[in-house]
Amino acid sequence: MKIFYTTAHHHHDPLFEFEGGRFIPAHERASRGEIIKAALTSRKLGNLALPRHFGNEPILRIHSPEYVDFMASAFTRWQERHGKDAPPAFPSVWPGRSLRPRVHTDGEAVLGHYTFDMGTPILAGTFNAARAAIDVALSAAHDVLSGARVSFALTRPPGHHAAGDLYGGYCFFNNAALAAQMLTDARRRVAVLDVDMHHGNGTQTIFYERADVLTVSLHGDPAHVYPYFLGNADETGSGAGEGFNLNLPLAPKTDWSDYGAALDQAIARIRNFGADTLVLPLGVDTVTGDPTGAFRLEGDDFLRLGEKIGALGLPVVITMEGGYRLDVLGQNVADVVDGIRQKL
Ligand code: OKP
Ligand code: ZN
Repeated sequence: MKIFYTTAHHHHDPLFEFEGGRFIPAHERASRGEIIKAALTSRKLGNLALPRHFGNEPILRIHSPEYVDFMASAFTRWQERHGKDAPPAFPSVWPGRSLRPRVHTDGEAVLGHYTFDMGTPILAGTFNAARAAIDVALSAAHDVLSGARVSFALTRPPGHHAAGDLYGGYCFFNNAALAAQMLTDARRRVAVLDVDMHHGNGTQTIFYERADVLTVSLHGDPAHVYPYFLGNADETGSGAGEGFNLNLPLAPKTDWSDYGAALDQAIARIRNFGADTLVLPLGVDTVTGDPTGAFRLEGDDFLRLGEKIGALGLPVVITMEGGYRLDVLGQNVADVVDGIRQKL
């Protein structure tokens, strides 16, 4: 298995995020990427490979040109307002319901236009890192198109909360959606199975009106957990996409017995859709004690999760999403990959 990885992810290494009325140490740090890389390579699950460079064309299949321009220039614009030594950029104002959501160029207002939370700082190097993560995801998709059974995209920053023109939840570009689109453009029938603890709101939104890509997500019930404003079971797709989004929200404290049953449902839907290729936005923040999570998976559960996915028998592109318990992050990711490879 190839593990697509680049040190460019270090350009995005935020110290703080805003939560509970104050700045707290950021959960989504560059150390995560190194921990995952070390675990996968030390267990000999694959070989590191550098991404190739894909141009902007595949990006514009998913993200709007205005949004890509915004991301490329956001920190510079922020510096124009707050000075050369400006701290990381956080929004402070949003176009709430009765306000007019017009596109702003102002360095402050533009942030509230393009993001939905205060957990996602933009730093001087954020665009470079996020842009490199796109190439990592596309390289893994290309690898599967070239015949690989499974390919690992060590994407940092993650992507599943990002929509076509919206960032948030530590995500800027939707790496999994970009991979899925590249596969679809090559005539694959793609299902996206999101096993991060948080609902993949960005991915859902991107494919919501489409029948050609099936999106399935297992996550904490948005009545109780982030991102709160999307991810309910009654969101089934719209227009041509009706019936092609499946949300399986699960209660806080869900453990393997209920999780495994929901995963079986997800897998049955993917089979019935007739997918020939799987994109797996992989988050291991489902583990007991994850600082952003609410579930109780542990130990061998991640191996079992991988085995169920591998047993689908489909080629898989794995993109890395969440997982913030650094003591078990590497092992849990490696267990999922190990389980997939054993059954595939
Ligand atoms: C990202 B991924 C606002 C942020 C609250 C956000 C969790 C994002 C998880 N203060 N926490 O799905 O792992
Ligand atoms: Zn998550």
